[in-house]
Amino acid sequence: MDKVTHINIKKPFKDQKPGTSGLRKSTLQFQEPHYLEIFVESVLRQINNLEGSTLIVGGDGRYGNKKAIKKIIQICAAHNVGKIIITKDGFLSTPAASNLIRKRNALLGIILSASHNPGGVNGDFGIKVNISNGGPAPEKLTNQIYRCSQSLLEYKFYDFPVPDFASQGSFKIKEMFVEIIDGVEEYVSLMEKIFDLDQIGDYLQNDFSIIFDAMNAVTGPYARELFVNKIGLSENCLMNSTPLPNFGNLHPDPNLTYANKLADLLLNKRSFDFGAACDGDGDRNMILGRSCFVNPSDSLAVITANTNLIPGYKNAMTGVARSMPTSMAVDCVAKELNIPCYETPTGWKFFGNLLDSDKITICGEESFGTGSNHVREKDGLWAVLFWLQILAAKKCSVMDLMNQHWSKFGRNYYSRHDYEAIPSGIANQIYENLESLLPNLKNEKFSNSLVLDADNFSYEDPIDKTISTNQGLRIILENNSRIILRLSGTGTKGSTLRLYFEKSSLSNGKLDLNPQMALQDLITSLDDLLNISTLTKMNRPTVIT
Ligand code: VG1
Ligand code: CO
Repeated sequence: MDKVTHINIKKPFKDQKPGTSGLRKSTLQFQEPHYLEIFVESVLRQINNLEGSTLIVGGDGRYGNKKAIKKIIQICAAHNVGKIIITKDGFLSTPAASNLIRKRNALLGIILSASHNPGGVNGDFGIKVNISNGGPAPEKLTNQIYRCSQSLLEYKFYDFPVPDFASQGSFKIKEMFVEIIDGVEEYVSLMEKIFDLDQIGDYLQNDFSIIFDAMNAVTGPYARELFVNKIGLSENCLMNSTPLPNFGNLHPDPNLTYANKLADLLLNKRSFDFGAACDGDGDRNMILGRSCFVNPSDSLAVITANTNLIPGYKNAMTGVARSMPTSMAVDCVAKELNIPCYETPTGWKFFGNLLDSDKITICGEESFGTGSNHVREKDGLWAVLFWLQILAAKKCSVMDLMNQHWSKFGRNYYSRHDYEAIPSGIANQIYENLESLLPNLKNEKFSNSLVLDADNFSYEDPIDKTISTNQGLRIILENNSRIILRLSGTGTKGSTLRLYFEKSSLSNGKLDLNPQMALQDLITSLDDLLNISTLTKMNRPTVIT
């Protein structure tokens, strides 16, 4: 007989601390009995007015996605949730989930994704928790969830075989309705409201060739609906467009290292005018032109400078925000537009209050994330359409657009160096070394300048006044250059050290320097200070952006 079943476990899980973007662990860890269930129970226990409410549940299709959705349905039924909206086969990109939460007045969203981390049995799995504004849970809530999970020894679920969800429809379990919808439709109709797809189509059908790489992850079906069915391009504009549980063994992180086939097509073979890729859950984007890589910080600046070309944003800009390590290229645009520019810690959750209170319209991060007030997550395909609309309106190439932008606003040379999955002891040692050196750096010479400030970034939310500390070590130089060091909060193996280098607003005719050359003195000076290459025994970072 179907019934609410209570499960007791012997030892609590102590390691369910959500990182920069949800709880992220190896797939094997998530397969451990009760691991996922205890985390979901911890989430539901923190939510007021859960009974009778609507939840959105979906994921990026990675290994374990469907099984997790079924478990969540059973747990929610036992908690008397009113309705769960899921999608065909459980595919739902993170930005599409954010949109659904908003459109369907859901109280909560549970997104099954480890984002840009590899999937499959030997990869990673994750859970993102989003609140009723459609955005990631703020720190206060994630801390409560973590605290609960640390001592939780029981959960309940409704013991009922959950039917498959391969097609649209609905079923009832206990008193709870489960509606199965097409996850693509509502997202695409939002894009049609923001962009003029006909204008984009006219440009793309006339000698402007594009290629989109879905990296065998969730954006394939969305991109097909947009580019093939709506805009009318041939299927050849898509690569890796069928979502696979292990992403075809690709690492679905759209950067020059992991999306190297696409990069080669654009940068070496010069086969297309425009190329783009999205990550596992569809919230990140990489933009490329023929022989031209667009740094994500520059992408944010270009998007901000061109909102007037997009129907959804004409004369609607209130302000802009960037995460602290993101380059200050967008600050130059904000100054010109005479709008405020906010600097937040890393992670999309910090944009939520600014968006909700209409202080900003556009926001972004250096980690291939750009977005706006249309949802409360970064949005990969939105950024791709935004770029295509600018190019269609200006009828120019990506490289022309970048050159025009730099000659108007100046160029911020910028690069991020990632040392991935290094021993945690080494990463902590490097971090602590710099942290202890910070007080002595001020007014000292560093590279070719003097240190103006050296600190550990902290942030007070302008709306709810929450203070977040330890958000990254910064060295700010008198000539406006910046060096930042952080430890990643999304990796699952060892530690990942991120170094960020920036030289601000060079407009003295040196616009076409290679960023690694332009930043070489900062890179060398930091290595001299911290011995990173010696300590990591690596002569170059794993990923350079
Ligand atoms: C990284 C990025 C950060 C981004 C986060 C989540 O975090 O640096 O900017 O918000 O991933 O992105 P970290 O702590 O590893 O640097 V995603 O696509 O996972 O939602
Ligand atoms: Co992502």
